[in-house]
Amino acid sequence: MAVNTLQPARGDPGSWRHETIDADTPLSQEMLRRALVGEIPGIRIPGVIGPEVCETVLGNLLAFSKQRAAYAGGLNIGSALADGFDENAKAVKSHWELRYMNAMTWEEYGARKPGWESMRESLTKGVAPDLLSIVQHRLQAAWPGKVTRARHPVTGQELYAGILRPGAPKLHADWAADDIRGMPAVHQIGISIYIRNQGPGGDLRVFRTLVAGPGNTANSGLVPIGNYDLPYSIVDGAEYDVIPVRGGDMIIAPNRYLHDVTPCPDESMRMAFGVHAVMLLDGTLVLFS
Ligand SMILES: O=C(O)CCC(=O)C(=O)O
Ligand SMILES: [Fe+2]
Repeated sequence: MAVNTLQPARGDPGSWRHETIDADTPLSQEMLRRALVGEIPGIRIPGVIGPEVCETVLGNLLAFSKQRAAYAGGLNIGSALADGFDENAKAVKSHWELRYMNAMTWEEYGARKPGWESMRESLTKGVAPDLLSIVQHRLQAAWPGKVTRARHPVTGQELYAGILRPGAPKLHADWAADDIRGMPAVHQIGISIYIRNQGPGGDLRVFRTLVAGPGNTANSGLVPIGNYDLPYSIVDGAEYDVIPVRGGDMIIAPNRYLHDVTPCPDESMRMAFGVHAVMLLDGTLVLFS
């Protein structure tokens, strides 16, 4: 059975509603806590970056990613931030992709990471701070604990953070402990800064339903792969909320809850910068992708 068709939610929107704050209102610790634990489906902060910054990032991405067309097909989760100008280079991978697609070893990952970091930094050069530091500063202004970069729990190496993603993800849930062996995650949020969304649609929809277990690997031949492109029967009757997405906005959502993106006319006109943040037992927030 094909399960990759976007479908309307079949539950009722309930009282589980996102909060909106404007870009110059500081994020409060309490609101961030509520998103981390899933008491609210998200926090929307419109206009965290301006249209000129979005344009600059898009222009730089186009220049970096001559091979972007290659990311359009398949599971539609590929990353647009390519590893250099080399046509044969690989894109930055999320840990989800590493875990389920065995795309590269941790040794290869470590060798490539510095290049990815400088590429991410160069996307906003001259017009804005590094997109990752925008995320880190907003979180740190609200959070009493440390906000820092994640390290691999086994190898100890610092992990990359910040994926540029074209398209509209299908129904899935994110849980760091499934993607990175030994990751002592207590709570998790996804933080997205949207670079572009053509609209109408392309909004983030969060269901008040969790999914357990890491799913099947690509090699198993069983569907679904990971927790991605799941059948809509698992959110049947679930409460949900739709968080509007516009270019320049930041959304912070408890992304271990199932989520997808509402249908939009041209998925190639949608682009997000995404970071995961995991809360550890000592209250530290660690960032990775
Ligand atoms: O809006 C999107 O592109 C999806 C965001 C997402 O999947 C996440 O933050 O985990
Ligand atoms: Fe997600």
